[in-house]
Amino acid sequence: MEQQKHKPLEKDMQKLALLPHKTEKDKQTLHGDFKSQQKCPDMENKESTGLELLPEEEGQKKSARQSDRSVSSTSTCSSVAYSSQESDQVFSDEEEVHSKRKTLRKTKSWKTFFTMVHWSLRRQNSWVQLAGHEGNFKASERGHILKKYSPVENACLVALMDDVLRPYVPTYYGLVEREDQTYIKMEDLLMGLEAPSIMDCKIGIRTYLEEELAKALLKPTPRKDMYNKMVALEPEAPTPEEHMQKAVTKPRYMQWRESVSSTALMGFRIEGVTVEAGPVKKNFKKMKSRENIMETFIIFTKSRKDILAAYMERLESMQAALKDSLFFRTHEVIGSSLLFVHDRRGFSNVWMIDFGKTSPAPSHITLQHDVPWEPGTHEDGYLLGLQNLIDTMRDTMCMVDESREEAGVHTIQEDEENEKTLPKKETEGIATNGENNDH
Ligand code: I3P
Repeated sequence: MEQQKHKPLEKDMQKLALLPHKTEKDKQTLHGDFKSQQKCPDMENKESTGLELLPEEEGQKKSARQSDRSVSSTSTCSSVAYSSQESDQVFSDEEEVHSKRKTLRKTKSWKTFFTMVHWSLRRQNSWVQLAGHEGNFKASERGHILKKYSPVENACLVALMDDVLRPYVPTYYGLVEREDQTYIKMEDLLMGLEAPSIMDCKIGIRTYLEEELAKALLKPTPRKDMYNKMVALEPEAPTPEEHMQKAVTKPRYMQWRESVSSTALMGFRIEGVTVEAGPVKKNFKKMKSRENIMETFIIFTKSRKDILAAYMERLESMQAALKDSLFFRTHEVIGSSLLFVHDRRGFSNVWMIDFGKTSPAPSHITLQHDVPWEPGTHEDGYLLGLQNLIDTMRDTMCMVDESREEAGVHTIQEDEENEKTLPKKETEGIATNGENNDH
C-alpha cells in the first residue's frame, strides 16, 4: 500500500528533476539568512543531484541495527533504532597513544564507514563471509561492532555515556583486544534494518582542526593526493603555485572542500547516500544548493513524509539535548557526522557518529556552536549546521506536499481524514454511487 500511494509522487519528482537550471541565488547563508520557508521553495536552482549522477559504486551497502533506545515517531516498532558505524578516525597499529599527530590520522571517513557497513550487511546474510575482511571494523557478537581504537574517540564515547547526549550516540561497551589490536566495542546501530537507506551528513562549518591549520602555517606539508582530488573535481581550483608543486596543504584542501560543498554556507554537507541497500552514492562534493539537497532528501526518503517527519523530530530533540549537554558545551566537534537510517517498514533514526576529531576545548573557552569560526575560537558551527539541516528537512516536507497537491495525489491517511470531514450526506452520496457500494 505504501508503495502504491507514493508512486505517483515519485513520478512527479522525476518531472521536477527535469526543470531547467538557473543561476544559483545563494539564498542560504550560515548565520540566519537561510530560513525555513513557509511556502515550498521552487526548484529553480536545480543542479543535478549526486544521486542522479553517481556512477555505480562497488557493492558497499549498509545495514541497520536495533537497539532498545529511542525511536522515531514513524516507527511501527517502539523500540527500534539504528546506527551506523562510523566514518571516522581509525589509527594505525604503530600509533603511539600520546602522539596527537598520529592519533589524528585516520582513514578516509566515508570509505571506512562503508567498509564497515558492507561488513555489517554481509554479516546479516552470511557470517562466514566476514572472515578475513580487512578494515577498521571487526565483527563482534550480534548487536555490537568493533572499531579500531582511537584515544580521542574513546574518550568522547566514555564521556558521552554520562551525558544527556547518550541516546543519540552508539552505546559504548569498552575496549577489547583482538590479534594485538585494541578495538572500541560499540553498539551496532544498523542491526535489524531491512534493506536500509542510509545517509551520512558531515556537520559543522569547519572540517579541519585548528592545530592542522597552525601546523600548515608553520611547516606546510604538501599533499599530492589532495591536489589530485582537487584537480579531478575542479581543474582550475589550484593556484599557479599549487599547479607547479602539484600539491596543496591539508587545510587549503579542506577549506576548498568546504567552499565547493554546502559546508561553508550551510554548516553541513551530504557525504554519501544509499537507498534501500542499493549502490553507494558519494559524489556530492559539489552539491551546495539547498534545492539539490532537498531533492536528495526526496530521493533518499522516496518522498515519504512519515520518514521526513520522523527525521525532523529526532533532529529537533537532538538539538534540545545538545543545548543541555555538558559534553557539547566543552567539546569542539569537528568532522563528526549525523547518520540517517530508515527502512521500508518506516523504522528511522538519526545518530551522532564519528568523534575521532572531537576534543575538549581549552578551559577558558565557552563554545557556542552557533557562531562563525575565527581562528582561536574553536567554534565548529555545529548548531548552525543542525538548524539548517532541520530547516531544509522541513522545506523538503513542504515540497513533497506541494508536489502531491499538484499531482492530485493523496495518501490513504489523507483520504481517510477527508472522508471523516465530508458532510455525511456527501459521504453517503459517494457510497451510493461509488464502486464500494455493496448493494
Ligand atoms: C577527505 C575528508 C576527510 C579527511 C581526509 C580528506 O577528503 O575531508 O574528512 O579526513 O583527510 O582527504 P575527501 O572527502 O575529499 O576525500 P579527516 O577528517 O580525518 O581530516 P586525510 O586524507 O588527511 O585523512
